[in-house]
Amino acid sequence: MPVHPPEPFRIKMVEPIRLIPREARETALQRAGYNLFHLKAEEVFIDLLTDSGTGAMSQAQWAAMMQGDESYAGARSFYRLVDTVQAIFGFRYVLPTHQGRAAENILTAVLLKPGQYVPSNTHFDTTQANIRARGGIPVDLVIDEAHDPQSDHPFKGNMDIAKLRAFIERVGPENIPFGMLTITNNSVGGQPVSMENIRQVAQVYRAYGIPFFIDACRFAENAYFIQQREPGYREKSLLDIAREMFSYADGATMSAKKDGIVNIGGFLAMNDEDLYRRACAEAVVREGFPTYGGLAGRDMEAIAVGLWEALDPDYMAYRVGQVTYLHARLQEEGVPVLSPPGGHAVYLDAKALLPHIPQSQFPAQALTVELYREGGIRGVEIGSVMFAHPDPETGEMRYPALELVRLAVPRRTYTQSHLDYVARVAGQVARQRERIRGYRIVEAPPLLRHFLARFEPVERTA
Ligand code: P61
Repeated sequence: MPVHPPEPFRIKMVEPIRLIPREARETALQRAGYNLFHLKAEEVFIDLLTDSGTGAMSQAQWAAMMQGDESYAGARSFYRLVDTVQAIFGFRYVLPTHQGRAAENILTAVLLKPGQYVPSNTHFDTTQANIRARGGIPVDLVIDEAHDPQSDHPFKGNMDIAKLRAFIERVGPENIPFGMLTITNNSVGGQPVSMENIRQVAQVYRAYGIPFFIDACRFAENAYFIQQREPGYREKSLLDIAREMFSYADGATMSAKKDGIVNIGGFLAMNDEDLYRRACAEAVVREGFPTYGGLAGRDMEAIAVGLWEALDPDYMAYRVGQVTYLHARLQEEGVPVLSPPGGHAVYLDAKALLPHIPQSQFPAQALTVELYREGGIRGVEIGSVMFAHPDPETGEMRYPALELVRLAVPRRTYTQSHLDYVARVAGQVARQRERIRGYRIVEAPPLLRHFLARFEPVERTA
């Protein structure tokens, strides 16, 4: 059993949280249509909905915010951010954006034409949506091991190089304006990508003249997995590993709400001057002047400090150690989980836990509801509510291979006793599994229905 690493910080500001009574949770669930996105945050005790923008900033970040230069053009805070991004990522040009998807929007606006393809290991849903919004086609080419919940491949987030090559040959490089790689690979469980894989992906893209952009949200966690698991990197610093990862790419999109450890912010970085000019023109229309993008000066200051803090070896050993600890405690409680754990979250295997609930009755949704009902914990469904869709030809429902509940761990926010509590509650839910019923959708919009859908429990499962 891995031990929980001692937090490499002490706490000097606290935010009260409260477990509201069981009857109040029941009322809240009914009001929310059994969709935890509709809860008030104050009705939640331990909120593991996302690790995006939910972390705690350090005293150094708060201090830096006081020095924000709010000049409309040429702010000192912008140059501080640029210096940091150049030092860590090595890219020449940096365009601040209000968050990750805004960087994706600018990139697709300047590079993508309708009908073109953008390959990646696995695109995150906002990247997919931005590509589709420009008439493009996102293509996922992750290795097969990623879809096996028990495969212990050390770099389950890797791109399948043979599939990538075959894909480019099939559609032609002229139909691929840029290629991507998501590190870590969030959609398959926060799984890392190896340095060797990054290098090979870069070689393939370069051989075909395709610009290579990394989705860098969790780059520091990815660097840590390379340090721990890839031969030859044990003695290298996270900074050196990060620099090497990005040295193979032409640019990056970044949501600083993850490994920037801030509550809002992001950027688009690149080496190509002409591309930067076009990106600036796009940013002026949609985000803001290129030296602030979508951010205040103080936000850029906080990111500039947070990016360095994410590369601190003590912080990162604690961060990934905490996720590993939660994973092990859940297993100890008899809760089936996706293995190995990724860098930012633990994924519960709802299909294995609730085999009596068919996918048409949303077992992962039922599990999110039960975690809240039992202990005020909020996770997020990543299963049939999110991904099931009718076959365009036959109209028959197509269900995803996995029914997961993601418990994302916000950075520097919860302590060991919070995680022990989460594991105990999940264990309690697992022991009462036969009592848990499925759900049916009462109303839902056609797109991204998981955010807005309303449910009701089914009386008896099939
Ligand atoms: C998350 F359910 N992630 O994991 P933005 N790339 C990657 C991400 O993980 C990511 C973005 C780009 C979120 C927040 C989230 O439907 C959802 O700063 C690998 O959020 O624009 C975000 O970065 C986008 C969760 C976003 C969702 C959209 O929880």
